[in-house]
Amino acid sequence: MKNTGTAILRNKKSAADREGAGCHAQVQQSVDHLPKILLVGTPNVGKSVIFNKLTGAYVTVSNYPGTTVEVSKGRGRIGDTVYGIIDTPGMYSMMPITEEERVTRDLLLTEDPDLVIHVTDAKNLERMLPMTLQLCESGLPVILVLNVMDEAESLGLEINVRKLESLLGIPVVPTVAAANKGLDKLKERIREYGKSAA
Ligand SMILES: Nc1nc2c(ncn2[C@@H]2O[C@H](COP(=O)(O)OP(=O)(O)OP(=O)(O)O)[C@@H](O)[C@H]2O)c(=O)[nH]1
Ligand SMILES: [Mg+2]
Repeated sequence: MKNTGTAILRNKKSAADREGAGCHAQVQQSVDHLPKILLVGTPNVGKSVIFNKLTGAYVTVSNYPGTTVEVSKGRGRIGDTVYGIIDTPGMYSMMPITEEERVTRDLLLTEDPDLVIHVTDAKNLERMLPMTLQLCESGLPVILVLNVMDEAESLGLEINVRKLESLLGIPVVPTVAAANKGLDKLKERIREYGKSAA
């Protein structure tokens, strides 16, 4: 993807610096009109690693309006489609307690995502599945990612992915995001989802 100026460069400055940068509205716009993917899940499960793999270099980070919570947005081409991809703050439940959780709940409600990727830590899958169900019950189109499969496997855990898919009725993708494993499969499932929604 070609860089069209300063608007969609990865921005590592502090939030305060960025607010003064003047390119913010442009970045926002460049993501807003695109089909949208939201990455959600509890803290520390690999959402941002997956976000970085899906978006590459064209990312902006900004405070969610009225909060000090940072939200990253970027563009990513998957198949023939360029998506706007949003990395949300960690959330334990759709019933928010912390400011971070409120921001993620608001993003889910207001961004009208074309796809929600629920990223989980495969070691703690049982604790994380209730949120998958909450997301599905909210009528959101969900793909479940079982990340950190390397650690799950070294603990001797075996997950029957096909059975989980048929029980939940949604795509389930095992990944080791930090080692770049399973990301191609995830992109393939995103492409299939896009086609079935068209
Ligand atoms: N072993 C292992 N570590 C991983 C994997 N994916 C991510 N990590 C590591 O897990 C840690 C957390 O990753 P992040 O991407 O920051 O997690 P996050 O879900 O964005 O966390 P919050 O933003 O705090 O909600 C990092 O140290 C990653 O390198 C994986 O598949 N296996
Ligand atoms: Mg993160």
